[in-house]
Amino acid sequence: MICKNRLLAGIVALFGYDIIDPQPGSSYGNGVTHQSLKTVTRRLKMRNMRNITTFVVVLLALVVAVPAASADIISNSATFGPREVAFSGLTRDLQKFDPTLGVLEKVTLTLNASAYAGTISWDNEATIASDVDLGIGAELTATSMANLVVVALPLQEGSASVAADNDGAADFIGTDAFAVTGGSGSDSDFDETILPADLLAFTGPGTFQVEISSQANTYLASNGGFGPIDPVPGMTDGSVMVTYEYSTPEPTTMVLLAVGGMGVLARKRRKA
Ligand SMILES: [Ca+2]
Ligand SMILES: [Ca+2]
Repeated sequence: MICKNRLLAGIVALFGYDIIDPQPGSSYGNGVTHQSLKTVTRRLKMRNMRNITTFVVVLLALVVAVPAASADIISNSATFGPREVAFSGLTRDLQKFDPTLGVLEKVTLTLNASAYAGTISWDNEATIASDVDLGIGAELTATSMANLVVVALPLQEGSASVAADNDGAADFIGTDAFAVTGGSGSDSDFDETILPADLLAFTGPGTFQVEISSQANTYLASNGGFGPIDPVPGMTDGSVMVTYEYSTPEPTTMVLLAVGGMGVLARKRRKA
């Protein structure tokens, strides 16, 4: 009997569960009466309620402490051109990140560029017919602080099958020649940084400078033919864009914060 009652008291102490009263008013031995066991049970239950409240508050605090996974994005861009290829020293100013929006996590610099109005000709000097792919355009480079460098290669492109050399001359005319004129091409490139020092440099009021340059770019591929090219670079235009990824407290986090706050208040009221 003593063993059984001790076991019951142990269960109450461990879990705070209500237990079936075997015999109201009877002694549980070891100084624990039916009445006192009920009191112990009630106290333990209250303590457990407090523990659960504390657990929930701590859990909510942990949830709130976890950085928000949201990655809001804001960007600023500037256009350039049309300009004749080649050029250098062209600059554009872009906005720095406004720190009142949140915490900056990543900076991305993007260059979009087009090329058009150029021509490129090729004349086959080989004794075999050949397919040829030709391109004319620009290699554009944009650089900013934090060593962000982007290179775009817009090309006007074309393909043709040409005859074997049939005139013994690199005159860029005839069935052994091909030229790309008209049309346009575009290309883009991006570079990014998450280094703390870089993020700091991009944060604040004002602007930062992007420097843009271009040089002529050509492309030639053939399957057996060979011969000279006659490239005439055309025009280029495009845009540079900076993108800021940043975090802000999410609405759900704000709700959890409020719920956590209510939990703390409720606990204080119970204590009072
Ligand atoms: Ca020829
Ligand atoms: Ca020719």
